[in-house]
Amino acid sequence: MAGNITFTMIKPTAMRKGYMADILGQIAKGGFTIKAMKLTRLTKEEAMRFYAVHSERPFFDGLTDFMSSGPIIAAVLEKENAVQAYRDYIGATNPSDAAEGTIRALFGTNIEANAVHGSDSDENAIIESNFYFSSREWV
Ligand code: FUP
Repeated sequence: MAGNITFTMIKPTAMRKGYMADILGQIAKGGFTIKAMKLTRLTKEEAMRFYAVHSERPFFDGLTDFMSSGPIIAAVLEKENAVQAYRDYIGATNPSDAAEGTIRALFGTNIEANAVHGSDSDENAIIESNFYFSSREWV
């Protein structure tokens, strides 16, 4: 059975461009409830730990430099079938391929600075939520 929790981040470029409130509004409009949220910043080491599954990929160094380059929003979201619902709602990884009206199409800059992260499985949604929050804050 699909879970009802997913995890998102608003990435540094979207924060620098002043899209934080618009993206949070779009998340609410999509019927996602914010269970926990913080404005924070990753060190390079933390970004490397968060994206460890991509450590062999050619974009890993650039991605982790980027994700540690400025403030981000981290949030736990709740909705029925949250992981798939949110991936559909944010659109394809590359904003230029993302369907019209999706968060990445509206607010993304390029494949790296694609506005938001969304978990890819129920298991990772829990791992990623625990990376930022104590279970008291979102369970
Ligand atoms: P997604 O699940 O849509 O976030 O996409 P992936 O898991 O494939 O990629 C994780 C992150 O790596 C993306 F958010 C952006 C970054 N990335 C790049 O910077 N370059 C690439 O070619 C592919 C992904």
